[in-house]
Amino acid sequence: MSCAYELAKKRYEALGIDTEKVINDLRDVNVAMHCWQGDDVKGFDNDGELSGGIQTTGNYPGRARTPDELMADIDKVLELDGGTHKLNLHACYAIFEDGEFCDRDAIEPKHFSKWVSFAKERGMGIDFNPTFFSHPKADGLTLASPDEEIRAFWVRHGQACLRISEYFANQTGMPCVMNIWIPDGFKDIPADRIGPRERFARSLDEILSIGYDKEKVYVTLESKVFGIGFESCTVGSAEFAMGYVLSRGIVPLMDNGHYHPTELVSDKISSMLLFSKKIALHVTRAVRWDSDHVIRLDDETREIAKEIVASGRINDIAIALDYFDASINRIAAWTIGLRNFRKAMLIAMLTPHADLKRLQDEGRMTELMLLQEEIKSYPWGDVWDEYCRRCGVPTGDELYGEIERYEREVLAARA
Ligand code: RNT
Ligand code: ZN
Repeated sequence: MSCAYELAKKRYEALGIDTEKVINDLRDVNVAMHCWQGDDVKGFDNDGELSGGIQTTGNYPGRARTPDELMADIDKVLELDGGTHKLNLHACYAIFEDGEFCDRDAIEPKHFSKWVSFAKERGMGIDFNPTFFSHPKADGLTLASPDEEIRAFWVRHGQACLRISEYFANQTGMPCVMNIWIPDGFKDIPADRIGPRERFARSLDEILSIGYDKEKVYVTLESKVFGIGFESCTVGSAEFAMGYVLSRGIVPLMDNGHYHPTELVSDKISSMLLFSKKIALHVTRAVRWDSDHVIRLDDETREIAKEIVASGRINDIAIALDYFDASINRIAAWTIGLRNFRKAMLIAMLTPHADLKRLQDEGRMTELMLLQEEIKSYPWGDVWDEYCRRCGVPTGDELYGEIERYEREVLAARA
């Protein structure tokens, strides 16, 4: 134990906080690590462009091009971020063997068996996402399509993914969060808004109608305010998603890039927790739009973490990260975002929430502000370094060396 940590431990003790317990609790925070930061959301089942109104920018060398490369990169990131992780996969990451190919509506558990072995060997659970984009049939609307053939195709895709999600849960022994997000929307003012939304609701009902084990698979629905090329209307808006999840008893998923820039997900968490047994999050960083920048240790990330911890409902909240930066070393992007989210959780766990709440309830707002601000300069960084040492991952000053070596030894060979 470093003497910096010893001093920090004493400072926090005076606030009534046990840093030893916090270190253990932080290690148990299960963060779903999105596989798509490693390859710019390309996946393995198509050679086309990324579609759906989302975008990666940059062409930093070293993108993972094969399942083996992506798995190696995930392993590297796991060496750099201490704590518990789940693997978050998209359906387009199906692995086909020996020239086999099947379309999205026909994928089966066997196309993910390599991912299952990978996750099991590392003691990770798996979360899953049907992929309703980057596909010839996702040119226009998908689950909201007026073309029955196209709509039925995507319903079958959702159903196939539900079966695969159950397979993941059975294989890993851990529940699988299956998140539905569709890009459906309109660039310009639509004539009919209710029709597409009615079809989307019907499609979701049809997907869920095949039946699944609700103890093993948590189906979530992710809302969105707009996407590139879908500026005027998004079928799966916040109101649509809230109405649907609450009426059908599935789980809401809030991505903090999916709201108007002055709206904050940190303020929405508590409301959703009151009416939903579970909620799910995509933590990201939106710069001027849903840009999916790497998570920084900024105010909103810290506030989201604070709300998770202060709610006392952390076990009811499925935490996933969702960002993709192709302009810098992807391993670094992945790792920095993961570590920043975990740092935010650490800071939240090192906060005397009960004392702060008492000040609020007693109307002592001056003292509340003062204490909230004072806590910001408490020595959480020394606790973080100790946490990294105990997890066997690099501290901040060792991190770049590790990343640089991997770039030289592994990524550089990917010409
Ligand atoms: C898109 C959504 C969605 C995707 C992933 C790849 O706006 O945020 O979560 O980022 O499914
Ligand atoms: Zn998202």
